[in-house]
Amino acid sequence: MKNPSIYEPLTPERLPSRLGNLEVLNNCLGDSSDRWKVEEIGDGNLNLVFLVKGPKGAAIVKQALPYVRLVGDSWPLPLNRAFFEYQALIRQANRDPGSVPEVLHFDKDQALIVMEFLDQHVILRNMLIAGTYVKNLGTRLGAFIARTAFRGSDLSLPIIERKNETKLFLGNHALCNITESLVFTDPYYDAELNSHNSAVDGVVKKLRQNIKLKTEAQLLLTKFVANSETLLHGDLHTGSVMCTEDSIRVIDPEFATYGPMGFDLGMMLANLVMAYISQPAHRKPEDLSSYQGWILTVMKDLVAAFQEEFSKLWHSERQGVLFPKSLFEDQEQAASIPLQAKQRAIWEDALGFCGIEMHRRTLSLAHNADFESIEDSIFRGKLEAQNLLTGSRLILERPYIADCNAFLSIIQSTKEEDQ
Ligand code: SR1
Ligand code: MG
Repeated sequence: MKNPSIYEPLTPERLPSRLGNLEVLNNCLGDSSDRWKVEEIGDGNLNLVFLVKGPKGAAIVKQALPYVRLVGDSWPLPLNRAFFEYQALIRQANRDPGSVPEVLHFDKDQALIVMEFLDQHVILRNMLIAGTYVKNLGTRLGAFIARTAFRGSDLSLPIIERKNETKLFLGNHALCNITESLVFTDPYYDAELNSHNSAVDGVVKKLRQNIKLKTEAQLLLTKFVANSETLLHGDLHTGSVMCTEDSIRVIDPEFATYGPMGFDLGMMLANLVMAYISQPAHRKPEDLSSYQGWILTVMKDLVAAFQEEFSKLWHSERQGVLFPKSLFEDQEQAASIPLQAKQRAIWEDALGFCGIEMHRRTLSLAHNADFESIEDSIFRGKLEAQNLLTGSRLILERPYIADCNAFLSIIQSTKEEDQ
């Protein structure tokens, strides 16, 4: 009999005997583990993901590997990221009920989470490449980002709880360090793990020579490492969202950490912008403008829902140490004035993080399928160049991009010949 406290990666063959005694799985799948069907379905960069089906139902078993799956065992990575993912999922479920899959079981020693199987749900990035519409996408994502940002921060939590929360999630430093290097730094020099399409060599050379841009990227990194403002999802891209045409769930918060409020907002917008820019390669000409138009509407709805929900929480749930009522409402002064200033600061940061994420997904490790799936490398290069230039504009011009309309007009108007 194996010692259950010694970590061992699962395989589809061994999973039924290893987890066959778990009551929660038996309840969900039906109690004869020899009749379970197991498939390894993980296509992410880090973990094993198993779909387990039984006579009664199905569940997902996600297990961390002790290394980065994408690269192999030459890049070790702590198993405790499963613990942080579990902790983040519980908080997200509390702060925005219905937004994440339900956790059925967590095993710290085996670094595994058993969770609800999201039947019929597909990774949002694949839906955007396929041209599928999702009802209320922007509104739902905007509300999720606002609720988790507000309710994990000093605007809402008692001060000691917030400090303990920050302390807990600072333990996820290995994953944070991936973001610090791969996202904020590697795109801006010839780092070892980088790769890019040679069709964008010229654009990349100019980008890496732009000292103002690199300075701004480092200022944004400073915010990421030093502004422990709220609990972030930490990796909120379109591969971290699963949908049907009318249901939306956020998954995979293993990069959860305390960081600046604009981070998740900027990451999600970046991935929608990349979906938008890559559309000419994925749509028939007659469908292009309507689908691109829909993605623009999703971004508009997302920003509006974020602002609306954040504002609602500001007026109804502001009970932490920041912006206390004693300074505003109690003095008969409108709390909407500091709210506007706070929202402006979040917006400006989000624009910067958006530009950074657009750069890293074409230059550093872990590119995204929106561009990678385009076979014609010259055509792909044109779109990637547009993406890189748009990202630079968002980073450099962010103090002057007043609102979502100004942001969307930059997305729509920046072309390769602008450089
Ligand atoms: C080595 S991990 C590379 C990327 O995969 C994850 O999904 C994160 O986006 C990370 O930056
Ligand atoms: Mg992930």
